[in-house]
Amino acid sequence: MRTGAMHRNLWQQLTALGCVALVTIWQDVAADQIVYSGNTTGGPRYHRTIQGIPPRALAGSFASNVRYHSYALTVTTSGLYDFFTESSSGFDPFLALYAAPFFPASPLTNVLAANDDLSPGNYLQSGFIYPLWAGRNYRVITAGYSNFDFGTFTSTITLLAELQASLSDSTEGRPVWRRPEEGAPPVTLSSTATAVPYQVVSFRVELDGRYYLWITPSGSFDAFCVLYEEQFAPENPLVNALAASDNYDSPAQSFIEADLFAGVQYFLVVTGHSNTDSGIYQANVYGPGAVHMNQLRTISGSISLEACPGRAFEATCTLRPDNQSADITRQVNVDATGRFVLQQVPAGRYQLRVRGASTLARVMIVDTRAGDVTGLNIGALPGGDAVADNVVDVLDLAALIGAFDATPGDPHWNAQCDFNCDDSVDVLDLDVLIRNFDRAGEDFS
Ligand SMILES: [Ca+2]
Ligand SMILES: [Ca+2]
Ligand SMILES: [Ca+2]
Ligand SMILES: [Ca+2]
Repeated sequence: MRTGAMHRNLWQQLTALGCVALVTIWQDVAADQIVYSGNTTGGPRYHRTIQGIPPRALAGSFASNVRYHSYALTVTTSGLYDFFTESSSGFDPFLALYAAPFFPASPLTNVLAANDDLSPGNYLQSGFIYPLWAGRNYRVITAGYSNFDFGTFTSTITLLAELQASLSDSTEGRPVWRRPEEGAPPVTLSSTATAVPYQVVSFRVELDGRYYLWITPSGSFDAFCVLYEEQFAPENPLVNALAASDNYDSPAQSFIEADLFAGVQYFLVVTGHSNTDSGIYQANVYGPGAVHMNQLRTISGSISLEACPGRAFEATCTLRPDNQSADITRQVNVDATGRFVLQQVPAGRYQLRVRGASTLARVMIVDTRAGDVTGLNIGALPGGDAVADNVVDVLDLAALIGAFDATPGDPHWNAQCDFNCDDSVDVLDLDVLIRNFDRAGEDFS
């Protein structure tokens, strides 16, 4: 990589100038791969942790005084890295990653990941996948399985994929669903996680390729994530699901690896392991090309029909984004109390245009960038627009005359002219039309 070459040149110049004599030599992963060898024989000792991402405890007394080798690492590319260590002398290695500094006397401090055996039965290889941030300092610790394991090894750190998108959000207080069980694809629904809060993120990729979705929850939140293509419907959790993941070596990380394609809409659903698991998380996507992520929000509030108070109805909601992307149009059921909910709206600033079947429209500004919008009072939609062109005029009057005196079932019945929703087109509807005559609805500016 060009930036790496520049960095090495700078390094050589600084070294020549004697500027770096007393600083720690952090090894930059400037290329896509770094390989180094080491030897723990005669190395310092520490009480190593158990394995895990991150490990949560110290190992037993058999590993309380293990020799180790420490390697200072920084990377110039934020990305997902594959760590692999192999014993070259037959000893049983143990690999750990720390955010610097590493305190040998306090081995659980700053520990990020640790692994003894990469695959069961092969004690000579240790490794894991872990995301690194450009410019941060890390320590790679190679130790032994026990106090009696030491020797030579070779380690390889490989950039699997660059960080393409990152966001933080929370599942707390969100709508609930019954999540699937783990699988790629998942094939069964959980029998216990039946009402877990969830949050949806939509995203697209610019290039076809292998992508990695990495979820890091905060605190004790045990996260679970599911990847969908084309469509996500919480009432049908197995439909269009590509993969579902609970843990990557510990409850603290949830991880999905999948081949994704440009032009396809994907949905990442972050939820909890159990009904009581909810909280803040960070979602990172790594891959070969740009990723465009969008949190999905809920807009809720109230609307009514001016001429039909207390009636449930279907409203047409059109969201026009400020960012020039395409309008989003949804049919939304409004209940008899006037309450409506618009689900899965990408975070953004919009003009929201709402109309009933034969009403004038209202337009309001809605901003979902910071979170859900609740309590949006759209008000009462004026009736009389039988010929739906957002103006009450002679065309609507002509339609009303054409349907006059009709009830449902009559050949000239036209529900569009029943402005007051009483299953009859009569003088009451004419009254609505006259009150709003010559009036135009609001529209996008
Ligand atoms: Ca091992
Ligand atoms: Ca989990
Ligand atoms: Ca009209
Ligand atoms: Ca009527």
